[in-house]
Amino acid sequence: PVAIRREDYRAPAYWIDTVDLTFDLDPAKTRVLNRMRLRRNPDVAPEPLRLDGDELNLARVLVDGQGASFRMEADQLVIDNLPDAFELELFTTCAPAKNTKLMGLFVSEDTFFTQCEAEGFRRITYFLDRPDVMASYTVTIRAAKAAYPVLLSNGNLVEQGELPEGRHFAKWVDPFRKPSYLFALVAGKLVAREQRIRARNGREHLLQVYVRAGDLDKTEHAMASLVNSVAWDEARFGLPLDLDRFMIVATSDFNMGAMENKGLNIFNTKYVLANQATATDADYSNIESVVGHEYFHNWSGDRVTCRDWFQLSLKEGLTVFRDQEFSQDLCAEASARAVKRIEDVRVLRTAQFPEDAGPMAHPVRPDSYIEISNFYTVTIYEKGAEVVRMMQTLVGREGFARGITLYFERHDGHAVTCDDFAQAIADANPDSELARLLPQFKRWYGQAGTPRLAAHGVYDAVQRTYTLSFVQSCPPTPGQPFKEPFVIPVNLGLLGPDGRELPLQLADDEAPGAGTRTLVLTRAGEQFTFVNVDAEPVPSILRGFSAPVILEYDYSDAQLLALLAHDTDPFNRWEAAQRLALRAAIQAIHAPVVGTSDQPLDQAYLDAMRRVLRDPGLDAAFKELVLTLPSETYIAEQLEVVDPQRVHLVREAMRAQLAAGLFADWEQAYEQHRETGAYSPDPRSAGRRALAGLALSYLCLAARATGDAVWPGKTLQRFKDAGNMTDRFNALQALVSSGHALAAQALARFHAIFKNEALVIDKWFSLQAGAPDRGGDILPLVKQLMKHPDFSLKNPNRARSVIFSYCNANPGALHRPDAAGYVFWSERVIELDAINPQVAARLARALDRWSKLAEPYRSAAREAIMRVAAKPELSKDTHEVVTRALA
Ligand code: B3K
Ligand code: ZN
Repeated sequence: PVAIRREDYRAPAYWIDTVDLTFDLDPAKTRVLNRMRLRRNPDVAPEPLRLDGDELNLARVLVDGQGASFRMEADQLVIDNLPDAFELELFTTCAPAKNTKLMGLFVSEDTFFTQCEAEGFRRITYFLDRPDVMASYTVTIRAAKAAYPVLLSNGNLVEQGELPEGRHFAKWVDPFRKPSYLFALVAGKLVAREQRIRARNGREHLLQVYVRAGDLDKTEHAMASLVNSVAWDEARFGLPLDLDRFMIVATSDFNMGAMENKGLNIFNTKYVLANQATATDADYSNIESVVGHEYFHNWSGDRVTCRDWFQLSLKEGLTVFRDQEFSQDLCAEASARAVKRIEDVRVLRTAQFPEDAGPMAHPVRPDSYIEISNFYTVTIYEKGAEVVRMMQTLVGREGFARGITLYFERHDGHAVTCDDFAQAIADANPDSELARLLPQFKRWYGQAGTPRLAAHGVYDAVQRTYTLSFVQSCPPTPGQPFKEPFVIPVNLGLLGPDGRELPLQLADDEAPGAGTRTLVLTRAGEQFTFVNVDAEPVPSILRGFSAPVILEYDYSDAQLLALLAHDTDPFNRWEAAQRLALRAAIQAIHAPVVGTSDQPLDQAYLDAMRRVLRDPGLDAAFKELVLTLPSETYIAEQLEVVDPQRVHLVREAMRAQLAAGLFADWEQAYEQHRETGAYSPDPRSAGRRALAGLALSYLCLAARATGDAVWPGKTLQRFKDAGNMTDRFNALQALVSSGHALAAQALARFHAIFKNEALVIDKWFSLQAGAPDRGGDILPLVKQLMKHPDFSLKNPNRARSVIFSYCNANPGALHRPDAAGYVFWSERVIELDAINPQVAARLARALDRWSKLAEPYRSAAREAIMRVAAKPELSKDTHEVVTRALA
């Protein structure tokens, strides 16, 4: 496999103006007639036309109606001696029923779906399958009417009718030009929830959510989220819906979450279907985010798209930022917004920071790839969103909205670059720090790795000054041994000895400013001196996590406790508790021996947690976040050398301590929060359920240690009586994760109740495969689960629910001294690779951080990766991941 490099970008030699597709759908053999108008790109030296194709059978090639000579070069169809403008007609067939890769045209539960991003369109017809080639599409779909009553594609339905032999057709015209990756087709037995809305600007739209017949009662929340999305984009950014009809369709076989095809978004059922009996609060909140995300792509992605795939974060980073802001703006209370921010940062730090420190590290705008599907990463998405967020911090919320307006004015209808985006935001704010620092700021796009920011504060009681110094550095990443300093916006506050916020006045300020202030760091080292500071302050640095960096500050425990108790910034309050827990964990991990009876947490920490739990002024959702320990993955990231079993034991010991030490407080928290009234997924009631759920899991854990049967019994009762999936699942989880004997009974009952609800059965599998390991019991269980009649390797959701829950989300169970976890992993990667390379390559990344492992894990993990790498005929996807891991 060859690497594609960003610096090799060249404009296409031909443009495609119109595409007229006719599909004769048949699961075994679908016929595709493709009539296109092409013309030579006058800005490029003449060359043959090279069209991409993949697993197609080519039957006919006509140029201007005449048979033309062509040749095949690898997967490309090459035609020489073409006129400057011409019509090209191609006739191909493909086999959707055999398409287990789920890229291109495939069949899921007797319904046809497409997935074209990034390079799936070439599996439907030969094409210039690159995002800078934008064309107008007309699509005619023909199929058997009884089996495929609903026929959908992008844009507007202009004609439909009957055909001989029980077949029918529908013709769709997309009024917008688009790249091929946004093409979509759906055909099958589906029903729709419909809603008509009138936008702020007066235009009427039809919104539709298509699902299988039995699922209509689970579409209310997705529809509400879509209605909210349309209103929000118009209100916040002045971006209206540009189509008469906007459709969402759900499928249960999908490689990822959802896809923003113009006017016809295709979703994994996981991000559409919800009712209170089957979906948890987390599901509701994910649906809101993903529906928003795909809808927001209608502008940031579809109206303005990427010039090439290296610019992927242009649309993904921006759209994640937009969906994060959307969810925050939907929160009625400021505290709920803060909770959302903490959750987003937690994802960034547990998933993106390790990526940035591992073999797959790449810049937000990568320089090369072998398989682009491997670069739909947390770096492109979540770190990309942080880069956009920093721009907003540097130009202000109003200024950012102006920048967005300018961006769409300038680039509407075009395929552009990350540079174009940053330039528009800066140009709309010529006096901003962003405009002043733009070239340096753009290092965030080009340099990989998570910067470290070491801060140090010195108080001078005589001068009444407080000096904060910062030193930034960024570790080497593959291909990038040295880094230049980044522009780092640091939101800062200072707390006085009484915990009150101090006014902030730098030496050359005329008057003190209040509250938070943004310091903009640009050099490897710099200092800020605050004047008129009456007593030694506690610095609250990086409020709201204003930059994606690792902040190092040598806080004393007392200072962290002060921040936890008093900071006005909820993010840093939470962060203080995380730091305290992390510190305790690391100390215990470094102790000479680690045992189950360890007590890593000190009394001060437990007391502080008790105060948080009992504080009537704090939200339940926030308490739940504070009382949740850093994950094993996050703890491991802080260590040079990782013994995963030690990390697991220490964290389990900490959990046991929190359970026993705060027993009475958990009882009280549970009683106080267990009733949330009629089910509503709003943040406040979801927060109450989350805290009650956490309390229950600690109560069951404590019971396990003491042999008490009361709380497990109550938990089982709760499980049986629960009026919604969140409470039910939390109770089940409490029993399973405490390893209580009642868990088996509850699991069996859960399966019986929900045996016909695929998404709930996914939860059932995932909970078991992800449960805390006790003496190596999880791997045998996982193998057993794979033999369950409900298990299937071909369905990505199901494969993920068992295999990924074990390999990617259960480090204590995967990293076994006998290496059996790694052997299992390598076998599954190889097995999945033959079915679905994209899913396999995601799984392949589970051992990314192998080189940090202590022996014997390190060598055993490496050997497992080598076994995968040695397999002949590996997909490009998996090949790239394992080769990078071993490099
Ligand atoms: N743009 C799609 C992701 C496509 C992934 C292709 N392997 C979903 C999204 O980010 O909205
Ligand atoms: Zn996206």
